[in-house]
This record gives sequence, C-alpha cells and structure tokens, in this order.
Amino acid sequence: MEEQRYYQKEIETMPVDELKKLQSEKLVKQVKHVYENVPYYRALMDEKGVKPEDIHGIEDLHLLPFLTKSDLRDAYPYGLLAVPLEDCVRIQSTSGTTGRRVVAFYTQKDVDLWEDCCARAIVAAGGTKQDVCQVAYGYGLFTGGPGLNGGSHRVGCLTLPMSSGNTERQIQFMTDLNATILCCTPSYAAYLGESLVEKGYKPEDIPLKAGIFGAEPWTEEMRQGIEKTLGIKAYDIYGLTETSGPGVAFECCEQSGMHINEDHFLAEIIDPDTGEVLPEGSKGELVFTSLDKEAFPLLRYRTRDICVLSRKPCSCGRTHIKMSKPMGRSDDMLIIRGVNVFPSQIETVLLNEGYQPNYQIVVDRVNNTDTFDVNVEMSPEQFSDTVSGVTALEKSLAGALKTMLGINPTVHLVAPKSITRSEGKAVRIIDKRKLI
Ligand code: DLL
Repeated sequence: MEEQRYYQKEIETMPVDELKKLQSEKLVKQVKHVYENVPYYRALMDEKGVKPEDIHGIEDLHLLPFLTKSDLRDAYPYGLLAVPLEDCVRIQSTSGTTGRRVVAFYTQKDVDLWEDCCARAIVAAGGTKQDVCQVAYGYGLFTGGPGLNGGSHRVGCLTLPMSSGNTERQIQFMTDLNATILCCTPSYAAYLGESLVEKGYKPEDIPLKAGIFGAEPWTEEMRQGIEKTLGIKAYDIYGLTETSGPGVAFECCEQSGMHINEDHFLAEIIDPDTGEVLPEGSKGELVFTSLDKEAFPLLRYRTRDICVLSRKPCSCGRTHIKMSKPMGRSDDMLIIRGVNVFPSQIETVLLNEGYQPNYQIVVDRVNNTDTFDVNVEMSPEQFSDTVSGVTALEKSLAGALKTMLGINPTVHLVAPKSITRSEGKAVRIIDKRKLI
C-alpha cells in the first residue's frame, strides 16, 4: 500500500547523501543564474563580497546574503525577475497594496515543478486517479486554488475547482459528486464540517476520506475535531507565495511534521535576531533557497515563520527533512481567514482616511471562523457626530480597509483617548485565538 503513496518515488525516497549532492549541484547553478540575471541580488552579493565561484555546494550557503520581505518591496514589481518577462506565463500574488504585495512570476517550468510539489502532497494523502478532489481554497491571485488544482490534475483526480465560500454549493457538489479529498483552509474545513452536521450528516454519510489543509496555523485539537466530524484523515500542507505557493512541504501518513520538497527548496533555521544558522532541532526562523526556479528564484529568503527541522527517519520512507508546524512569526503578520494582514496596512488606511493611528485589532475564532474587529479612536470633532453619522463613518472605514486587505473587518469607532495607552510598545493586536 505504501508503494503507491509516492508521486515521484525516486526523488522522494532518495538517500540523504545523494539528495545533498543533488542540492549542491543545483545550488551552484541557481546562484549563478541569480547573480547573472538579477542585478538587485548581485548588488547584495557584491556588498557581502561573495561571488558565484565561492559557492561550491550547500556547505557554502551561509556565505550568501539573506533576502527579506522588504527587499521584495524595494524590488517590486520586476526587480527580482531572473528571466525576460516574455518567458513568464503566470503571476500569483498576496493581498496588500503595492508596498506589501508580493508578486511571484512563473515560467511554464516553474508552474510544472510547483504542480509536481502539490501532486506529491495529494498522493501522500492517499490520492490516486480514482479520487474526486474538491479544491475549496481561493482561486485567482491566491496560490492555494491554482496550486492544488494543478496538483490534482497531475495525479489524475477528477478536480472540482470550487474556490472558497458558498457552503451550500460546496456541500451539494461534495455529496452529489462523491468528493473523496478536500483541499481548503483548516478553519473552512471545520466550518464545512459543522454545516454538514447541522444538515444531519454523520461522518459515515460524508464521502470524503482525506483533507489537505494549510495556509494558516491550526492545532492538533483542531485536526482531531475535523477528522472526527468529517470522518477523514487531515493532512497539513505548507507554502508561501514567494516560494511558489502550497506544496513547499506536506504531511505524510505519519503526521509528525511536513516533509520539505528538498530537491526544490533548501531549508535553514536561523536565529531571527542575529541571523546565525542554528543546528538541526533548534527552534528558529525558517529560511528557504529555491533550487530550480527560473523566473523568481530566491536565495536565503527569510520566511519569518518560526519552526523546527528534523531529519529523523520517517516510517513513510521519505527521506526529505521535516519541518514542524509553524509555531509563530518573527514579525507582526497576522493570518485572518487565511489572508495575511500587517498592522501597518491598517495604519496606512487610517491615515489616508483622516484618522489618527490610535487603534486596536481584536481577532478571535467563533464557530471556526475568525472574527476581525478594528477599534479606532475618533477625533473630538467626529465624536460629537450623531449616531447615524458615526455608523456611516464606520461603514466607510470598513470599506477602505476591505479594499486594502481583501477581507472585511468590523469597525468600531470609539471615544477619543479610550484605547489604553501603553508605557512601551503600543498593544495593537489582541489575538484571542489559541492557534499554537
Ligand atoms: O498561504 C500558500 C498556501 C496555500 C499554503 C494553501 C498552504 C495551502 P501566503 O498567502 O503567501 O501563501 O502565506 C504564507 O502562511 O509564511 C505561513 O505563515 C502561513 N502558512 C502557510 N501554510 C501554513 C500551515 C499561502 N500549514 C504564510 N500552517 C506562511 C501554518 C501556514 N501556517
């Protein structure tokens, strides 16, 4: 049975020393490609006094400079592109305005390799061409829908490109077409489960056998809840737009961490404060170097996700290193309803709309759905407005925030000076969800 659980068996079970040799060969080529074609990164390397000739293999990785989200911002939109634009066939992107938006470019080969990574995740979750795979991640610029859609095609599953939302329709297609694999965010999976229970479905009436859930933090308790309600095995999947999208790492049947697709992504753990590379098993910030990417290669990209790597042998037979679930972030990014939100984006909107940046974000999870409230202080002039006037202001501010973030907050305009001032760093975020 395990025999069928690989999509690319040779590479997924490759002995570690061979894998490291392969990574070394690919790294040398990738560094050369970047140095020759990306002036932005070439300048970073020159500044650090490193030349492509200094990189002989993975043991030299630490010599390279890091790349951060702020580099992506500086280089927006084409500054990190390593091939002519005419060789690109696709972009994907994160939410946010120009400054915060990440736009990733793909050649056809980049799309192919990305879809292979997603196919590996689907096969590890038991997917075959006999399966019906319901993809309920968002489609469009977000990488979730397109990535899993491509992976599902590669495996040969009948693919239901549902996109997110419209729960009634999700349930109708799931039950009428006997979907066996569900791909969506864990919070949406839990919500779908609840909706099915409300309609009187028992786990044994639900055709699903597995779920591939990621894009946001989720706990073991949540996993158990989803598995019980839907009567499935729930697998974690990880990725980020910058590195192509979902499928950078995925869980196998052992469910004890996610195998990183190491033939395409080289992982390091660093101390987020000093940048020092930490030994295997240490908790720190995850850094990725792409090994095959053509259009948007990234060397030593700091993900800001805090986790632990482990190369303990895995009963599934895969040799690729595992990452733990992300345990937090080394920046202030929040993931609300699967969307990445930075407090600075909220601040920008407040200033644009004529408010002072005295605000507080309150996030909670009620019935498996994230609630997102933004409390904003009014100026004394606004405060004297009528109730209907305040309601209209709240609505208008919520609209401006929705345009910036892509998700709808509930805005509460509060009395001037009513948000507690702190002595030190302002407390901008109250996250009541217990996600880690
Ligand atoms: O969330 C890509 C994705 C789509 C992954 C579908 C899995 C499934 P971004 O929107 O760029 O890309 O957000 C990336 O989301 O740095 C993590 O902080 C977080 N994240 C992604 N997967 C997981 C996971 C997609 N399984 C950011 N567990 C990353 C916890 C996750 N956090």
